Amino acid sequence: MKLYTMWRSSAAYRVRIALNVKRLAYQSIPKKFATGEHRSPDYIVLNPQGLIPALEDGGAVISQSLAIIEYLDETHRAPPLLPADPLGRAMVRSMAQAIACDVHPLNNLRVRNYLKGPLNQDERSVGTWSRHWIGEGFRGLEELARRYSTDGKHLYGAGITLADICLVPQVYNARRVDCDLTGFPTLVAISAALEALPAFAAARPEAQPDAA
Ligand SMILES: N[C@@H](CCC(=O)N[C@@H](CS)C(=O)NCC(=O)O)C(=O)O
Repeated sequence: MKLYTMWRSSAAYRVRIALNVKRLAYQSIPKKFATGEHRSPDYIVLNPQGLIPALEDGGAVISQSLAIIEYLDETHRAPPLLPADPLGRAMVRSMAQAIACDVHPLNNLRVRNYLKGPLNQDERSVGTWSRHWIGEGFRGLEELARRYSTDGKHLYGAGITLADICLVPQVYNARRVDCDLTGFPTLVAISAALEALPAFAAARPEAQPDAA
């Protein structure tokens, strides 16, 4: 398998964690955002959205981190990243999507660049924007974590799920933009426990070969 990645991409960070949790070997193909490699014609052929990550497996290219992770989960069952029961799966997907659909898209590079460029916002305002939307998303997630974590080390139950795989990169992003996390002690504790696991540690941005 080949993973088109970028060390600081939190969507790619999610996929790297999933690959590591499943103990799957893969070839890392980094794309530099600074030089627009993710918008180059050869990459657009692979992923017409021009976004990172994409996973190539057996000649097929899959984009969208959640779709990639569910594909990996269905093709390599152990350990499962979703609970066995429908309600559990719905709850985990709900938490994962609270991050991946409601928080992350508002804060990624092209949105920030649009705020800075066409909308003429300065760095300070863009930082305020990012912290605002992360805080909004984390407020609801903190409450869900209190309700559904049974060990204080995972968002749902007591095992690694898709939701945990989304949480750690989002906490990394939050720290990058100096988001105040004191109001989210459950999320911070869960993220710390997960970050210490080898599969998560090996996926962290600074451990990637293309880390600047
Ligand atoms: N929903 C997509 C998001 C993909 C995405 O936005 N990736 C970012 C990096 S985290 C990207 O490629 N940004 C490049 C840009 O904004 O130009 C997923 O989960 O894969």
